[in-house]
Amino acid sequence: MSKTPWTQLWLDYKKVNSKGNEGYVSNVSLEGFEAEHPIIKNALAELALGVKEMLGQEISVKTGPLEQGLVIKKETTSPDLEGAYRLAEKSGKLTLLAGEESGVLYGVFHVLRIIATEKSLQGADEKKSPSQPLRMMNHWDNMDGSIERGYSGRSFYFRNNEFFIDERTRDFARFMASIGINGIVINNVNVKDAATYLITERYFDKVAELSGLFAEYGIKLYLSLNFASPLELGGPKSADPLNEEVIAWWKEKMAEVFTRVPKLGGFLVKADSEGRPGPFTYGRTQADGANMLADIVKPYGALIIWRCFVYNCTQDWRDYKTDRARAQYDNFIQMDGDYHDNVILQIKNGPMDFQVREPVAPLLGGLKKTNQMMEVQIAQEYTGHQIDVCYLIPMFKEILEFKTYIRKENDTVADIIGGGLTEHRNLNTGIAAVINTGNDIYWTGNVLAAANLYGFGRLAFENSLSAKEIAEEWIRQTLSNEDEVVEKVLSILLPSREVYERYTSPLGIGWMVTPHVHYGCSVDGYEYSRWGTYHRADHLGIGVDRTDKGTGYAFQYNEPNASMYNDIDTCPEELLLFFHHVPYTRVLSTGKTLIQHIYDTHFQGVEEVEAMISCWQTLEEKVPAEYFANVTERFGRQLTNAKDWRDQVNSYFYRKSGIPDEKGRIIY
Ligand code: GCV
Repeated sequence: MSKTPWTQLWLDYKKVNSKGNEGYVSNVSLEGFEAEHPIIKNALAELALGVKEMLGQEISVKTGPLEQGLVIKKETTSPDLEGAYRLAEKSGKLTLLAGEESGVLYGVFHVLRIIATEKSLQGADEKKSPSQPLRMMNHWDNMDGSIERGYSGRSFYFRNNEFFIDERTRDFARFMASIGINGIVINNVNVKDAATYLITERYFDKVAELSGLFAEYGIKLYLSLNFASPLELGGPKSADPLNEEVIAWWKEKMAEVFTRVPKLGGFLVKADSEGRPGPFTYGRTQADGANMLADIVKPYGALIIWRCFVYNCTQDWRDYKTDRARAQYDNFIQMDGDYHDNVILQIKNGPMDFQVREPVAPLLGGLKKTNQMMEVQIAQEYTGHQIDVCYLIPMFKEILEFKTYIRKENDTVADIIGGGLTEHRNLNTGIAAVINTGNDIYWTGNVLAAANLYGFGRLAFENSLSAKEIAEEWIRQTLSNEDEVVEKVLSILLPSREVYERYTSPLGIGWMVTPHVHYGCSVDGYEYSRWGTYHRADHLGIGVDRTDKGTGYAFQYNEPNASMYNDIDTCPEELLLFFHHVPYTRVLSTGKTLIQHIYDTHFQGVEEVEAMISCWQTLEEKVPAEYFANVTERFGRQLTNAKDWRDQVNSYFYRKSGIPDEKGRIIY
């Protein structure tokens, strides 16, 4: 099926019904852009490839005016963000206007998307400007080829501590450009062993080669950085950010790095987290650490993206005062305004760790004077390992639309990370996803998991797209343009996050997963460990009291969110157990008791997986055979997983509470 030993994902360019589009893409003319510019060259090559494969037609590129066809024209007056473009059709002429080359590239991919999804270019009149200035992918790839939380094979960048750059890497860059990604961190935030040497002579040539390849697709390459590099690379015996010798060492190091890799975008840093060294080790603040590096890389136009995932990971379960959910806010709020302008704080979307349901991290909406990026995870660490289907875009939409009340209006998470908090739009803001790719032939393990890869980029570029529109685009480009396929796959993808939630952890409690692996159920797996991830279930009830009578976490939010979460009667039910310790007998809005809700949702979740499987089975002749087989195999494992969760959770809470299921179903 595939033209390469790996699939072409949504750039498969299947034959389509042309819908009269062929006339718009036979002649192409450039006005104000150089055909030889690497990005323009790639844009035209992509257009030629897509048009040939989908419409069976060659394109011819000319200079000078055109009566009919596609005019790609430089817009000189536009104050728009980098990457913005306009597409307008009039009397058979399609005009693509952009301020710079990346806008042309995105515009060309948009034209191809319109053709691939069998829409008409006639009457096109669209203006697109990226919602988030920085749209990044974070790989957690290790240089030995393994991937932390990777569920799709091994790294396609690294093998045995060496780089591997080939046609597959180029295809990956094409995929990322096609969805508007403009930054990629290639290595794991836990920087150890060989990865520490990425900023040394050992790897400069390869990092430069890869950053050059990415640049041809409008993408900047970033590296995760080991804060303890001075110690580990033969520098001073300290990494204290205020130590003169340490500062001098970094200055020299960065001068070398940017001379050898001038296109590098900057660094992502995980410091003082889960055993990684950082400024706290030396009694310094996070701002001391971030600013020291930022000042040094500033002359090179680079960024320091500083992760806020800093918490005490040695908690005792008897300690009811420490609350991991509080940590990001407590550790970062005091220094709001102290971070230099090329520092960006990268904040996980929730206060814990990428659970299927968490409230929005209150640091987003807390910080007023600091550049912020939000980090989400499309690698399905806690949402089914790309075995179980879990389309995450509806969740990301909810988060982006969350009103933080940081000010009267334009106060959503999307506003904050879109750079809207300052008088002039702040371009050092954005969104990053921990990516779900690897070297398997489908890129994402489960074919359906690529909807998250595609969807993240599309949503970051265009926040106003709905989760359904994005899924539909992906289905049409990847699986089929047949309406029946589109409808059925939508009916699988759109509710899949709620289905996963129903058969796993209820009402925002999260966790209850097999420790370390994070797939499969183990209700008490993390209950007595040091990670601060407790459900606090006893014979009377379950949930963590994060109200003013408990850990006080609810008051990290602005009003009226704080009071809403603090009061059990106004707390959104789907987050009830995140904020409150609740008796099993409490009656919920459905009229059911909490315990009955737990039983019912777990039975329902399994039934819904069975229904998804039946639905998928009807598509056997309608989607590519390899894709059908891949998803069918994954569904088999998902069903086993769902049943296991149902039985473990229901039996556990039946034994704890002693209250039987009122419907008398089997509980083991
Ligand atoms: C990269 C969680 C994951 C870790 C990950 C960490 C992080 O704890 O389980 O694998 O480490 O988050 O985001 O830094």
